[in-house]
Amino acid sequence: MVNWNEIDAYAKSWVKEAGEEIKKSFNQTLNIETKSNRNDLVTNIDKQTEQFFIKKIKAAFPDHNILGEEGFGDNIESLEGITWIIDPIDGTMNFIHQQRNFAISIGIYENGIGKIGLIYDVIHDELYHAMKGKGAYLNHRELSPLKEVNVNEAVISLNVTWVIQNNKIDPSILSRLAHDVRGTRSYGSAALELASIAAGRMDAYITLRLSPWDFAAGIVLLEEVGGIVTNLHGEPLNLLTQNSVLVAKPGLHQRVMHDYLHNGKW
Ligand code: 2AM
Ligand code: CA
Repeated sequence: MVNWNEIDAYAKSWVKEAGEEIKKSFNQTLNIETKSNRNDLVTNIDKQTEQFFIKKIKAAFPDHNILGEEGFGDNIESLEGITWIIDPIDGTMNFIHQQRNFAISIGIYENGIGKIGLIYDVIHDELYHAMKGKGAYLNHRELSPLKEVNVNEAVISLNVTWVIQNNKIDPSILSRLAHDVRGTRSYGSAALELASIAAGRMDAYITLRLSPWDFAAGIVLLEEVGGIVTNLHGEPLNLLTQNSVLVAKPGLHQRVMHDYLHNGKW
């Protein structure tokens, strides 16, 4: 029998410990490199933090697999067994430019099913956490089931990238939605955007390009409060590839899918 409470307790203590180390790093000069393009950034702290988790996990749970953004984990081709999906710093650009608005994101899956989700907003000391079937929490407060909201009263998370010329979607599709909603926001950390929806502070999040470590934890949280999670074609997310993502409160997801995305056939 897998002891999920033990895994959860370890994961939470490591996340807090990593958060302390990240805060200490603010006194140091960062070593910043670019990855896929000039705005896709990684620092020595992203790498050190991922390596910290890998060392801890491998020592405590040698048979668990690890998929980490910075590539220090395993070469994952399937989600068989127990897999930790880790983004050591989600929102690296914010980490570098603002020293805030970033998070540690860890999703723990068993045979492809999300069991534990942890998103730690280090600077605000806010730990969003969920275990499948046990509810979602922000620190010690249980999060309430999400309520339905209309498009014209919705505040949605949408980066301007997707309403200007880009290579993923005709900008007129989402600019029509941006026009109709009450407001748009963009935090620059997918994990924190998903956590904000789980906490009821935001109503939807739409993006055309996320990697599994950006959403693995968030979708565990969202499932506990009734958030609807699909790609922009209405299909389930794939945890081994990049995805488009449409996460929304119930009702709003259906409206956006039907009225703006032509039921996924845009
Ligand atoms: P990161 O900071 O861990 O790289 C910013 O818009 C959000 O999208 C962040 O969560 C960021 O994660 C993620 N992101 C940035 N560039 C990305 C890319 N090329 N592919 C997938 N996700 C990306
Ligand atoms: Ca990252």
